[in-house]
Amino acid sequence: ENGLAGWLRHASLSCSHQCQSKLPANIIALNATESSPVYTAGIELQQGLKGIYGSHVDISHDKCQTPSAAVIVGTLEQYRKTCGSLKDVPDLDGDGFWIDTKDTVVHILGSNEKGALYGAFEYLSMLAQGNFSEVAYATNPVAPIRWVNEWDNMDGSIERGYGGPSIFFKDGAIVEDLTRVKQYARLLASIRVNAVVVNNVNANATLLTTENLEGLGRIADVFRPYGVQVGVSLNYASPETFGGLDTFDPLDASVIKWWTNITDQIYEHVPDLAGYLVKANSEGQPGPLTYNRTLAEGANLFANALQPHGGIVMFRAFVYDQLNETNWTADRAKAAVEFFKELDGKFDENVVVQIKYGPIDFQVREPVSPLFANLFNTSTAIELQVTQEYLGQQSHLVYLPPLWKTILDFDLRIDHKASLTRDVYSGKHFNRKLGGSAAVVNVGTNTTWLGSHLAMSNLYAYGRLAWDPTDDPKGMLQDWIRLTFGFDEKVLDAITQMSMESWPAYENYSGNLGIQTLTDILYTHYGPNPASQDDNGWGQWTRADRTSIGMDRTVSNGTGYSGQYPDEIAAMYEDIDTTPDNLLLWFHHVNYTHQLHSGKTVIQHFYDAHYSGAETAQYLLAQWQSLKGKIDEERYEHVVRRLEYQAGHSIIWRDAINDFYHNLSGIPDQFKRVGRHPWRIEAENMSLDGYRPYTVSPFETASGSVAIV
Ligand code: BDP
Repeated sequence: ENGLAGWLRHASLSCSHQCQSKLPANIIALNATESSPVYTAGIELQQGLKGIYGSHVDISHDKCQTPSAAVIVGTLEQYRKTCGSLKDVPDLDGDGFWIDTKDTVVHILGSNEKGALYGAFEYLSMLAQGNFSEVAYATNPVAPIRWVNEWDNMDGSIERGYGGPSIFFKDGAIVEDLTRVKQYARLLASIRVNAVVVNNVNANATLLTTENLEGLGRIADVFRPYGVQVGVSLNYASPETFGGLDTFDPLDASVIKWWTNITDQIYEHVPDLAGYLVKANSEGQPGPLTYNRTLAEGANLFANALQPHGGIVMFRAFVYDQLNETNWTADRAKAAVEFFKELDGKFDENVVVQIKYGPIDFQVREPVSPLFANLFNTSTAIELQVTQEYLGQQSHLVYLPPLWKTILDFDLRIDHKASLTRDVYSGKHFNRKLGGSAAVVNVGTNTTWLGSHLAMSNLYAYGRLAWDPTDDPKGMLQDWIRLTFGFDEKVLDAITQMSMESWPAYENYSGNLGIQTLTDILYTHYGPNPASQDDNGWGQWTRADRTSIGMDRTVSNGTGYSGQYPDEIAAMYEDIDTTPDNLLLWFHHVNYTHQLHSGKTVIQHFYDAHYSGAETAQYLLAQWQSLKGKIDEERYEHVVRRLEYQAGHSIIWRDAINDFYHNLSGIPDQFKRVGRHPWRIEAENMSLDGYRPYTVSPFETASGSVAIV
């Protein structure tokens, strides 16, 4: 149990008589072409049934037999052609499917091949959870775009990757052995993800060499049988830096020709390429603004090249230039709307603007990006991050769906009407065909994929939410637990409780009340460094001084950000009394003694939350330890090590943040804990051969300012 199979373990049920009777005698997969998802579905069913029941079941392809018990998988069309008509199948759309287990013959029928494969995984997921109930239902995706973005570099490193080096690239080329890519394809298909962008948004044009395009073709060949299309990130300056032109101006004829050519070449190697992902004029990346062209003109360049091939451009809205911290009306949170609002309607039909869930950058809590409420004639997708860049980087357990839900379920009140974020990006609200989700995932060669066994619940749930954003975080989690660790009630209860408590705990011991995560901003995005939040050129500021804290983003007094929301929401955030406590410091600059709705002062809330969060982190470890003997040794020990670390690091967090603001404000903790550092072993009180104490900076990261080296 090294984690490689993820939630697709299809572990033996050690089946009783009753469950054996549910074993189909035959698998009929209605496509004999080996690269087809329906063929794959047959193989997956065979392997899954073997794992679950311990029995071999034959597969046939060419005829529609219905012996006493069989499972038939195919598209509706294939079924009608081979087996005749079928009653009672509701309309299917997108990659939807119908599953009916009520008969002796189990029917799994997709609106297309992908849908059929998804249905096969759904059936196996039921069985693997010991669920033999008789069901008949159809399910359709909420949106066509259900992508993952890998941030893999050509040299094999991964930007913000915490699960080892790349499964795709090494030393500037595509790896020879794509076994891990195939295993990843299975995982993605089983959660209905339909495209993967394989290289970093900070893209390297050397992906476009002939040799690498061939390699890309090999990657696509591996993903294709699983219904997962490949996409690539592009570097905007490629015509100049890689193509030898003297410009990359998107309106220049030679540049247009260059991209058209390259696009045609890519499609020769990957005829079903999903499209491009583009990070332009963002964080030092080149883009159309260099030539005074608009971002829409910049995006449409690719849209035109892709259009004949049916590809789409995911154009990222992560563009900002508010880097000067002395100007108090500068606000990076406003950037996306400022850059993109006026371009609404100017993007070609096959362009989708990909928007991070919040206006800054994957923080522990953010309000929804107001850009979703400012684009009426532009297709959009939401960008989530399974990679826990600011959220403990897979060394801390943080189950993310409860955080994502605060965004997906938020009602933006566009035109004073119900307009949930999830209905906006899916295309439903504005009646747009394209839309959906992308998640930064960053799996690596580590057998745990993400660096931690428990982090995989986030990837699993991402796929489920991309299909149906109304899915319940706890329900999805429990499916994942049963598939990953079996059905022991104690295991189920403990991991459920740990996971559901994990995001609130992390928020408690990192950044509270909407102040951002308070990690090191300068580079690592890891560990406490509140001082870096007001001394950086990244536009992530807390505006903390001796008496007060928070970014005033009101229209009346601050940066004006709150005015970017539709009226009702703008009014709510403009007014300190109607701003929820958990976003108070996002929108308002207040004294540390300001009283929250809860009755506490801001500073006392900080102190208390940090104690409470760190305490929960100790409890996460204890809960896991109560499962010893109920979980295989290998995964048990791996998780213990992570949780022990988290328990310790949460105390560092607690004391660092509390000491920092205690020092800054001079306001004592009502309960006199701050400064005393309970539960810590002080380095300066220990003696250990070969180590010596040294004074740390920033002071708050070690109690007594002393650590050992
Ligand atoms: C930031 C990451 C950086 C990414 C950037 C992006 O720190 O590594 O390149 O986002 O999303 O969160 O483009």
